[in-house]
Formats: sequence, structure tokens, C-alpha cells
Amino acid sequence: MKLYHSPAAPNPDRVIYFLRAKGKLDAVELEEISIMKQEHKQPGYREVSPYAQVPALVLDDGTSITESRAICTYFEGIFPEPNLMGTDPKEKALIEMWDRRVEMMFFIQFAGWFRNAHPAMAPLEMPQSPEAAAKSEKAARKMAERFNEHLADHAFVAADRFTIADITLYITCGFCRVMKWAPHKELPNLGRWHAEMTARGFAG
Ligand SMILES: N[C@@H](CCC(=O)N[C@@H](CS)C(=O)NCC(=O)O)C(=O)O
Repeated sequence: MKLYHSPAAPNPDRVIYFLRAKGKLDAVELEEISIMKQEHKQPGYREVSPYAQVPALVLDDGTSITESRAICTYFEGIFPEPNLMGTDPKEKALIEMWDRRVEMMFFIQFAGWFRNAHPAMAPLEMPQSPEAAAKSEKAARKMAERFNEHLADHAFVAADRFTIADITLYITCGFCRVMKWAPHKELPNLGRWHAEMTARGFAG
């Protein structure tokens, strides 16, 4: 199977870190797609990912799976250990709840700030909107503070153990560098958690 990714892009990194946490990065052939060169918008790649996004996973039977979380769900199924998405209905639901909170309330808000404010995003986000950027920045900063509060008395984001929700928060904190922001360097509990995650080695 082949995983299309872009170096240092957060959604592909989510999948790569997930696979590395499983010890299975070698199970996929990696192919790089340059977003900056707009390779993801070329007709050949659109056959793999019709919405022109990375990551995309193409299985040996030709099936194409996009959406980073869906790709992680597939890998969780074929590589069940270590479990990163829950073992029983309650744990699965709680891990998904936290993972979606990170993705939708922090990551997507941060992405809205980045896409509407950063000059490098101008060709991809037309027109950029300073108002949307300011609103998204405020929401992202608020969520960083909420996760910092959560991590004051939790070692991990969800389920009292390492899960996909930690990976999603980790890639979000890393992605913040593009706006010269490092929430884990400003907020102490996020900082403690981030250092522990780095020590696990899944980010390479
Ligand atoms: N919800 C999708 C989002 C994928 C996505 O937006 N990927 C970005 C890279 S991190 C991308 O392809 N951007 C290209 C563009 O916006 O034109 C997922 O989780 O995979």
C-alpha cells in the first residue's frame, strides 16, 4: 500500500506518527506530494484524492482512502497493537470525543488563522480574510488554554493512556510553529505533556 504525504504538513504527519507509534511505518510505501508546488492539484493526484488533499492511502486493491482519521482507523484495524483508539465501546467513544475536540476545536481553528493570515497561504486561500484570521486565532488560543487546564490533572489527553488524541494534539502544537507560536512553551501543563510525548519518539 502507498501513503501519499507532504513533509511537515500536519494531517499527513498525524498518519505517519500514528504508524510509527504502531511500529509499522515500514508497512507502507511513502510518496511525497509537494503542496507548495501544488502537486496535489494535478490531475494524476486528483484520481487518488478527488478533493486534492494529503494524506491519501492507496491499498493494494486500488481502493483510495483519504481523511487522516479514516486512514488511522484502517491502520488500527490491520495493526491492532498497541491499541490507540480504544478497546471497548466506552473507551472508544471517549478517545474519539477527545480526538474530535482537538481536531475540530483547536486544529481547525488554528488552520483557519494560518490560512487566512499567512502570506504563503494566499495562493491556496483566496481571498484571505483578516477578520476570519482574528476570530480563529482567538478560538485556537482559548482551546490551547483549555487543553492546558485538562492536562493539569491528566497525564494524557484521553483514557489515561497514550492514544490517537495525544498524536492529534501533538501535531497541532507542532503546526503552530507556522504562526511563530509554541503553545507548549507558554503553557506549563501542555509543556510537561509535550516533553513526555517527544520522549516517546513517535514524531521521529
Ligand atoms: N480532513 C482532512 C484534511 C486534509 C488536509 O487539509 N490536508 C492539507 C495538508 S495538512 C492539504 O492537503 N492542503 C492542501 C490545500 O488546502 O490545498 C484530513 O484529515 O486528512
